[in-house]
Amino acid sequence: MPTKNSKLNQTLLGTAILVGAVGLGLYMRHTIEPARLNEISRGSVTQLKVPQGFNVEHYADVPAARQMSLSDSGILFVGAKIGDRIRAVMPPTAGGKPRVVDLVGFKDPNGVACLGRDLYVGEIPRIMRVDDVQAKLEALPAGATELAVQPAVHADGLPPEGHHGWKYIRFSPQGELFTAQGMPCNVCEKSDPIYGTILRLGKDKKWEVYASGVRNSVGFDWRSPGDLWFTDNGRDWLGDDLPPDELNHAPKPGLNFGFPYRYGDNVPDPEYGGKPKAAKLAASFVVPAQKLDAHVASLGMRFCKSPAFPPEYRDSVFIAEHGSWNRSKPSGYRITQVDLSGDKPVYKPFITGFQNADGSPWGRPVDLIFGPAGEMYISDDHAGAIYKVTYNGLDKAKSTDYQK
Ligand SMILES: [Ca+2]
Repeated sequence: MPTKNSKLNQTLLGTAILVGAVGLGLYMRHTIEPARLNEISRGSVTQLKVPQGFNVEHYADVPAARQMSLSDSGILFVGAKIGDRIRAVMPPTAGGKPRVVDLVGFKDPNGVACLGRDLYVGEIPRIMRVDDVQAKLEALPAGATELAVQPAVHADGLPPEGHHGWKYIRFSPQGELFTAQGMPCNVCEKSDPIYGTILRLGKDKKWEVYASGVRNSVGFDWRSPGDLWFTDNGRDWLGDDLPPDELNHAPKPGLNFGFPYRYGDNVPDPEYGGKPKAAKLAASFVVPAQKLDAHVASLGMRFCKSPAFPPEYRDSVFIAEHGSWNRSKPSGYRITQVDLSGDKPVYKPFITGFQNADGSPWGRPVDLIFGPAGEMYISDDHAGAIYKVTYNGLDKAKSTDYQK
C-alpha cells in the first residue's frame, strides 16, 4: 500500500516530469543548431518584404551578429553579444561571396567602430583598441578564417553589470567616441550618474555624461555634426501598449530624457513618477522626437546617407526593431523608417517579414549601416546573418557621405 507521503512523492515526481517535458519542448522550439540557422536565414530572406524597387539578399553568415562598422577599405566589422570574437566580413571579389574572418581576443564584444586603420571594440566595462587592424588582416594567409589579436585597453571605468550593459559605440563626425550606459534594471533609480546615459569620452579618457534619463540606448547617429539622435527602449510590465519606445533628439549636451520618472510625452511612470526627483526635474525633461511602438526593442539606427535610395528616403532615419519578448502579440521584428522631411515625423515600416506565420521570429534585426555604394546592410543576431539591401535602377554614384 502506498503511504500518503509516497503518493505525494509520486504526484511531485509526475509534476516534475511534466514541467521538465514542457520545458524541454520550449527549449527544443527555441534552440536550433547554428548551421541550421544559417540555412534558415538564407532561405527565409525571400520572405522579407521590401518596398517596390528594392532588393534584399543574404550577404554573409555571421553568428550572433550585433553592431556593425565599415572601414574605409570596405571591411564590415560585426560585433557579437557574447563570446570571445567579432567578425570581419571582407569585401567580395566580383561575383563571389564575402570571406568572414574571426577576430579572437575579446569578451562579450557587442560594439564595434572603425577609425582610420584602427578598430575599437565595446566590451561591457571598457573599450578595447586594435591598432592597424587593416595591416593584420592584409597579412593573413589566403583562406585563413581566424586571427588572434591582443587588443589594448583604450578606455575603462564603465559599470560591470551585464543587464543593459552591452555596448554600442560610435565616433561622432568630430571624431569623439560615444557609448551608452543602460540602467541595470527594468526600472529603478541609481545614485551614480553614469547610469542611464549617453556618454562621451573626454580628451583625458574620462567619461562625460552627454545625455541622461535614458533607459537603454542601443543605437544613435548624427543628422549633422553635433546633432545627435538616439533610440531608447521603454520599460517592461506596463501592458502591451505602454510605454512607447522612443526616437530622441539631443541637439546639445546636458539634456534629460525623463527615465525613470516620465515616458513618452512626459507621462508619469506609475512607480517613479511621484518621486521627489521627478518633481524637481519634470520641467526640463525632453519628450521624444517620435514615439515608436511599445516593446519593439528599437536598436540600431542611421540617417539615410545613401545616394542610391530614392529621394523620398533621403531625410529619414531607419531603425532596426529587434522585436518584443513580453507582449501578447509580438511587435517589432522589422526595419522602420521615420521620415523627417515634412512638418511632423512619419513613422512607418520599411522592411517586414522576419516572423513566421505564427508570429514567432526566424530573424531579429539589430543594426543597419550604409555602404560606400549606398547599399544598406542589416545584422541579425537570431538567424546569424547579414543581409544586403539595394535599390535597383538608380544612379550608382559612389557615396562620400556614409558614416562609420
Ligand atoms: Ca524618454
